[in-house]
Amino acid sequence: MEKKRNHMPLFLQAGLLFGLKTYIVYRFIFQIDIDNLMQEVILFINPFITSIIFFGLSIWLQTTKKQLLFIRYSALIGTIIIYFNLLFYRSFTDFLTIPQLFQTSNLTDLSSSIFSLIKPFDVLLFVDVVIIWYICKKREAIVRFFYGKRHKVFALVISLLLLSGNFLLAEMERPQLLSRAFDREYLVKNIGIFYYHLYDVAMQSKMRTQKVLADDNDLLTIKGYINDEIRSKEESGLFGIGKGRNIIFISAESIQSFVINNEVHGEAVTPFLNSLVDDPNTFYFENFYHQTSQGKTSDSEFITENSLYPISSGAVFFTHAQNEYHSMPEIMKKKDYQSVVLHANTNSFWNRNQMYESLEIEQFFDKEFFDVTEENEIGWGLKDKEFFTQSIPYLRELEQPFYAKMITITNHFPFELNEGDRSIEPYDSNSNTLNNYFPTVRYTDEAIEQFFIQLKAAGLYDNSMIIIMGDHDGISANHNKAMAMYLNKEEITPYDYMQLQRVPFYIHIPGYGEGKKMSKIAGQIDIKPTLLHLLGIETNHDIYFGNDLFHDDRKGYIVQRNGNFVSDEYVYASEICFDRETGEVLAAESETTNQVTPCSPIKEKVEKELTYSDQIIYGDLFRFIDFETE
Ligand code: GP9
Ligand code: MN
Repeated sequence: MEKKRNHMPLFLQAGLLFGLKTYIVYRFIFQIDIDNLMQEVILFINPFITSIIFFGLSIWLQTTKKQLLFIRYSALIGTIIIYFNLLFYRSFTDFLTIPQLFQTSNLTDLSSSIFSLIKPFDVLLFVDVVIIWYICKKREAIVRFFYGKRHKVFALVISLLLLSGNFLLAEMERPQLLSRAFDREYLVKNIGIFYYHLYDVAMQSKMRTQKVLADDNDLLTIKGYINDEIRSKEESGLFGIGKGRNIIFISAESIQSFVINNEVHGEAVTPFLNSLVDDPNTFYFENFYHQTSQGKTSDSEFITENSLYPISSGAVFFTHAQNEYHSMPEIMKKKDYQSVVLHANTNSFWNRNQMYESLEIEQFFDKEFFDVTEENEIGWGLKDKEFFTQSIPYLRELEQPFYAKMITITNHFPFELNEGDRSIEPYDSNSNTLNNYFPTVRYTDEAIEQFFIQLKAAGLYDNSMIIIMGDHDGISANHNKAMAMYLNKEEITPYDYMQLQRVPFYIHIPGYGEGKKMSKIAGQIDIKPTLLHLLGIETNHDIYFGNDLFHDDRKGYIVQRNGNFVSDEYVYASEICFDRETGEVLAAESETTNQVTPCSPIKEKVEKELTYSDQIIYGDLFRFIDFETE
């Protein structure tokens, strides 16, 4: 490979040095959570693979001089990139993104504090660069490198193999890592900081192109459609009954409706939520569907706050956090409501820190605000009971009226719970996921019950409306067999599966007294108009795809992101059209694709609605509207 002496190729030396440095930075300087051995392995191999591949590119350059220049400057620039991320991380516990670079507020924050972020030992970060420069200099004088075609092809094949190996492991560790893009820390942990930046650049350019091509003409059609097909013509009878009350919105992780008024080993799964169903101060919606896609909790938040659909691949919280929105918090703000979120997870998860700014959520009480210890956390973090307890002081300090969203976490896959926190025994089936689901659901049920008591003690109960919503399903189709056993069915058909997408939704209005069970179909898309109307805020010029749930004049169907839907009369799932009442198949898959079936008219509307919502998001169309003057 080299003409004079048999040195280890320089790109390999540089790659090993730079890789080692990067690993040390990932492992010991960024506080990246490592949950298992696989993550540890990926975190270790990725820096070496990345830097050897990158420095290896030098062999394609013709002269030794150019090769050495490439290696030197790559080491320097690579280190600067890591260092900028490190400074940013010290300030925000997050990694840089392209939009952030252009977000002046972030950078002003950073530049004012930059000196406090620089630490003396940071110079150590450049040690490998100095060594690499030194070796390059020394070698330049004595060695000539020449790489033949065979070497180049060999290097290319090895690089591609290593790269695929890394991505394969990452995909095994976190399925759909790239398409779901749920957290920058996960991306960096699995594919490394450099590929993360490349990925970010690619994503951002794709978004930008779609945005550039959009114009406000698209909006006319959309507005017309909403006025004709969706918006209820007059206010509901309950308009304004909650005027001035605080809204305390509990987003209950992974709770599905099938647990409500159901049992395991003869014991009620959710005694408290069951009691609320019959409570005279509560409206309980028994046919309420989640409408989330890959963005899971973040999608449920997106739909709730905007009454728009999430996107079909990836998380809109991640991909379109810089858009203009006309969110519920923004609208409430004009009526002097302060909007906050409480959730004991890192603020970058689901890109909440950025998206919340666009949604005009004024404060995010994230993990930093909670005292999380080894004893009080399980699974994904702070236990729900602790979370609610520690939230009360923050709620008390808020200026009223407020809208506070509380996001629980204990009932998250894989549904772990300590013995001591377990009030009911797991179910008994071939699915541990389903088995363990019941005790954690019960735990959250108890946490909510306790929270109601705490709210009363804090004097926050009487003047609030308390909303409880399951964010999305917790038991996926992988557990259909066990689920069929639990529900005493032979199998879970697409019809049953659709019905399993129901999540509980409660509107609890202390002192109201005329609550009842609501049976008409409803979904997360309806929350924004419903809550705003309860507060007495009209939405005549807003753009949204849901209806006030206290209105009879509604569009009459609930759409899922994949095009499935439930209407008053039909269920459309896996391209089969079912009778909603009986579950009978009205048109099989082969018929629904090319024939007119009872589901066709709604299917057409569903497709239109999803397209319009996508157009709004991809084209960032709300930037063309001044909702104030509409
Ligand atoms: C994480 C929480 C759970 O902060 O919202 O996320 P999920 O996996 O349910 O989307
Ligand atoms: Mn969730």
